[in-house]
Amino acid sequence: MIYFLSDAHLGSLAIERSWAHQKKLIDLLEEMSKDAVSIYMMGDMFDFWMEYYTHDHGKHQYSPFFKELRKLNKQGIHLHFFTGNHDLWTFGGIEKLSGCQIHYEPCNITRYGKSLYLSHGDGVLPSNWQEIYPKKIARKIKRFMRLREMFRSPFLQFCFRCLPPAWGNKFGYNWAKRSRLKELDNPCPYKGEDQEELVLFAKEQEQRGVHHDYYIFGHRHIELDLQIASGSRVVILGDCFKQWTYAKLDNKGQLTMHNFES
Ligand SMILES: [Mn+2]
Repeated sequence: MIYFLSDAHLGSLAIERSWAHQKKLIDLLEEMSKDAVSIYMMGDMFDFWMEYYTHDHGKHQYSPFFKELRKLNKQGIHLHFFTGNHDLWTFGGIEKLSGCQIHYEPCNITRYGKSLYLSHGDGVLPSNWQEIYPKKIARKIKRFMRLREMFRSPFLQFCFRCLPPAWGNKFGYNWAKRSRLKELDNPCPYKGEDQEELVLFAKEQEQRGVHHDYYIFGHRHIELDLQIASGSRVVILGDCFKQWTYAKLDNKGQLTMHNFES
């Protein structure tokens, strides 16, 4: 079995009972480990992750999570960690602490005869997005893309990594909390087949003749399993703090969505 999960947002100041949250995530990984060959964590596992040039005591809170990952790794389970838009600032630290293979970019894999396209989903857009969205939404997307570009600037990353971790974390966790609260206040439900960026992206790929059986994304915090015209399925994983949803690919190549209740 291959498992896919995303968006745990560990450490979020907007999630109450952070220990219980982390514990439940560990329970879920433990459950998966019973028959997992690989586990794909599809981004934003942390609400804010930054690796500074000096020691960051704030990371100790994640020791149980990393301990679990090392354990699974030792059992021979292949662990994959995609960076999201909240935890892209890893420069070898997560790999070292967990034994995960880190993916900074989307990737294609073939497993059990099926072709899969995997991406966290931030910044994934159809090429004609400027034409299809009304001005107001297009402006919002543009702002997000500019911010995304900034987050990826090596110079700005260097500057942030020089900060004392306590300062950087205070800023980072509060920034992330604001975006979580904004989402709670103003949730953005599934926009429909003709508006949802990730669905439009998949459709465009298929029209161009790039075929994948499954497109798997996180990021949106909605659960979606949609078959599009080409027969491909677009799967958005939900999250691991409220909905506790994940996907499972069995050895016949069948992909199913599940809900974890511990
Ligand atoms: Mn995200």
